[in-house]
Amino acid sequence: MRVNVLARAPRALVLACTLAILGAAGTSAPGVTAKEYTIAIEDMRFVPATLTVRRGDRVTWINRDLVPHTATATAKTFDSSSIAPGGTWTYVATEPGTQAYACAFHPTMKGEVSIR
Ligand SMILES: [Cu+2]
Repeated sequence: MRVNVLARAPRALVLACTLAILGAAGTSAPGVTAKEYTIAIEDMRFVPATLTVRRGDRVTWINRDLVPHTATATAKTFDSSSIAPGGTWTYVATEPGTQAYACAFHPTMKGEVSIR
């Protein structure tokens, strides 16, 4: 009985560690540490309007305006939905290519995230 418990515990631990490693590796290119990027939304603009990142990087939009905005990809690859004033939204870059996006509430607000 005691032997069974001891034999099973390490196996469960190894499985948990393996899953954690696989999960982490799946989000970024091998040997490359994921980076964090910030895009401010201020004065009805995305700043910077264009940004180049690598797969697995995290891009956070921060709404510094007094009205809600969204970051909605034209190809629907990502959509923040409404970001309240003072709020943030983070996207983990997964789809390679240039992703054009706009604010769903203010279509003249446009930006681009290029994912390599
Ligand atoms: Cu807007």
